Amino acid sequence: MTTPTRDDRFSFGLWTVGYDGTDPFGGPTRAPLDVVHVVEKLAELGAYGLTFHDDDLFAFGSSDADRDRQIERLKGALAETGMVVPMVTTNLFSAPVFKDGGFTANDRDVRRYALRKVFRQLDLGAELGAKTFVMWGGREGAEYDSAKDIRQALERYREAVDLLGQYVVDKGYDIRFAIEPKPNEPRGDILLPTVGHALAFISSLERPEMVGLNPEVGHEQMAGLNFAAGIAQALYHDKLFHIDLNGQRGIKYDQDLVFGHGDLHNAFALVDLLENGGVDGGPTYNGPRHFDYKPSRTEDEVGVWESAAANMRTYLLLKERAAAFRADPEVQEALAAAKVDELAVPTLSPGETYTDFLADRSAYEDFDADASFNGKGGGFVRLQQLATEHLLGAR
Ligand SMILES: [Mn+2]
Repeated sequence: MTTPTRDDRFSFGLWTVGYDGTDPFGGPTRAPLDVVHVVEKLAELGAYGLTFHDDDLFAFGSSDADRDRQIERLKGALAETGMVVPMVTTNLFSAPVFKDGGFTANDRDVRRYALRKVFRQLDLGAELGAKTFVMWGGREGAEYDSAKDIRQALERYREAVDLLGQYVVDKGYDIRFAIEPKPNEPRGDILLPTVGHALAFISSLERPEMVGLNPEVGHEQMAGLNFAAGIAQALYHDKLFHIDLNGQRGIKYDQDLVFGHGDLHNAFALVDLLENGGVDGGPTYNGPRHFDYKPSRTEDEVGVWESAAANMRTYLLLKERAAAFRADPEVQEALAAAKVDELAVPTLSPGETYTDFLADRSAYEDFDADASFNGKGGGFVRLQQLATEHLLGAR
């Protein structure tokens, strides 16, 4: 089925469909969208969730009365449509005060202010039932090596995340944190630039179990990395807490295209992984399928909703194609011929010690590396072609 339902757990950031077309070279091309309208439209299209930064819902610097009014309007729309808020996040990048970052600004007063802003959004997230708190540190970085002591910046990042974790534990909130890596933009270089950097950072925290990842397709691809492979490693470490789906065409500025409108092969591999797990059947991902994209500034409001629907439809089409790929007997045979399953077999036998292993002549002395491998192919290209044909609907 390629018609989205609540069970598909598709969610959208308020800032995604709400993007007004502003880019570094030009102003808005669309009128702002009201949050109530956004919730109604997304519900109508089959999404189940809305996510937001504090400043998406109430402008930076709003009075308490204006803030409360917007929160009440959102709650009304959620109650009316049955939509939920699975994730919230804090904007520590738009306001001028955050020009050198929030958690890692050189200026200590800015760091203290940023933390208070996050505490406030954590309280609101808990109130709305959000289970994930995303941290994208877009301004946590630098342009100039001498202007930022990276080791001290990481210390301050750690201090912030540890403090927030303590707060969530003390408050009894059912919330986990998800760090969203990005290599650059808006800063010249951003801290925790890739999935791998963030995984290493998480292991340095006081409560590593509370902190995972929110990897974004385009962010990893901006660094030239294989997104599906990064997600597989995040799953391997049990750190895929949330995911941002979109499209990106190679190493360039952050395009935030519709999911699948970039590297379609990798999107196919990603959906196959998320839906079908690895060769041993798991682990896979049960959280929201969250779209963090931007409707291109060439489009009008009709195009905004068409692109929102396109994200979900493309995901479901890929899910359908991935299921057909897995069910195809020729694919099963090609997987076996390529020994894909054999990688799940441990290299040593159960109970085998290195002494036993060193005594096994078949492993080395009698192993004929030439006879076994010269002129014998892996069959990997055949597999990729089978995947391509399923992707194209040719099988
Ligand atoms: Mn994102």
